[in-house]
Amino acid sequence: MFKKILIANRGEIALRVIRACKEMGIGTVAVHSTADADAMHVRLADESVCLGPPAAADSYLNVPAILTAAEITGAEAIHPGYGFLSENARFAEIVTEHGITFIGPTSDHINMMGDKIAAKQAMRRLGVPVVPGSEGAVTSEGEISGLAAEMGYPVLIKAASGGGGRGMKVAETAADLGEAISTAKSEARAAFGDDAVYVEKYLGEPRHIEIQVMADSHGNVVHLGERDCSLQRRHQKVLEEAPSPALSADERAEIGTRVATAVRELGYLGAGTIEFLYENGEFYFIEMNTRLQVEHPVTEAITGIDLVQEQIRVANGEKLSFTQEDITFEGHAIECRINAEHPETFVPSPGTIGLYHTPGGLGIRVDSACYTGYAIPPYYDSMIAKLIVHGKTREECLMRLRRALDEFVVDGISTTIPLHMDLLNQPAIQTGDYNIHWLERHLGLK
Ligand code: MV4
Repeated sequence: MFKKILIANRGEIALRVIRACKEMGIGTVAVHSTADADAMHVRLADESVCLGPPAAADSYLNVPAILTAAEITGAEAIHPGYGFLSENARFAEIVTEHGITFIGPTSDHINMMGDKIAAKQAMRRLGVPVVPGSEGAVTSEGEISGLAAEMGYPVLIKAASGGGGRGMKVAETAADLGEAISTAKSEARAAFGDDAVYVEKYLGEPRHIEIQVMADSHGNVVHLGERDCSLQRRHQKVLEEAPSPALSADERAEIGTRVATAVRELGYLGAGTIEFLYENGEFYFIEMNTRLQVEHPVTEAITGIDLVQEQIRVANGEKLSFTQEDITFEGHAIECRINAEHPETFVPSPGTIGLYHTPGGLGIRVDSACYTGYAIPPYYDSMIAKLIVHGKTREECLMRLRRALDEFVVDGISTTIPLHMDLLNQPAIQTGDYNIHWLERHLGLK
């Protein structure tokens, strides 16, 4: 096993990885910007290295500085967490070229899934259901008007280099097609330096359901069920749950098996998430994420599996510590993302936390790097804590979540805790009858 791992991240996810390492007897190296000198991940790691000034480009995205930190501390592996360099294929490649293990898939797999057209083609070839649409990139209106007429309007133009909701344009009718393509192309060129676009049937009222997979280098691939991530605002997830209120055990097993088989065919390594839109009982692949995700704890809660420890084991060439048959889904879990933002306007609210007190008791997990007196720097994203609640049933989970939110104290700044309290009072949340549009409609955004 590795003796020392460098964590190329900050905040709660850096703590999450440090905790996994400690439980495995692995030494830890934190890296940080000057703004994070007092951060919890720096305190909890065995060693720390300052990378540079606050701006992410100079610190958490500073590849030469991170490699230097790994070299001077003798770290044998780098865990990228999520965000920052976690889906940067070139970073994974450079790390590997330096004889350091990148805890994640190969740069080729990161590259493939970063190209949304290539990802969709691969999944379709491997028997995963995809959204109806063009086979590959489209360039002209003429090329796709026939296709669009066949599948019916509205259609969606998506950027090949997009993802996460960036670079999409809806064409409601044939008359909108030309403009949707040219706008999507110029936006994609400006945002990604790549104007390749493809077209899909626009699904009107889907849920966003994603399947967690884990793969080792011995050909073993398992699925760990789904997470329902439909509750989002401007492509930022707000609350995630597992299992999805919309799926039956048979549907779960069916899509899970299909996905695990495809991922095995790909020769993929490590943790991955296959994102689907789900509408009228059908799954439609949209994207694959090649990183550990923010919402991984809801899967951990219902399976009892430590996904980060498993990532480290398979990166070290070991076999997965469990088989598909070993995995059972127990109860229900919900994660609330707590952001340092005004709960109604969502304006960021960095500043110094007064009293910080987290809920506890059976079925409660708080992943956070905050503490009383912590000054939240304004340079990074606003998520300051994840509250993950587990219960025997969804009803118990919801009652426990209300109790936990009530106990949570974050003085001195605005947080989205009141938003989560409000959501718990909504009939659609209580019944699970929501889709990707519900939250923005509830907030009056559309
Ligand atoms: C779609 C769609 C409807 N039809 N594709 C947005 C993020 C990106 N990952 C894919 N997205 C969508 N793709 C088709 N063919 C609707 C969305 C979408 C969405 C998806 C998941 C979660 C939230 C969303 C919010 C708006 C739009």
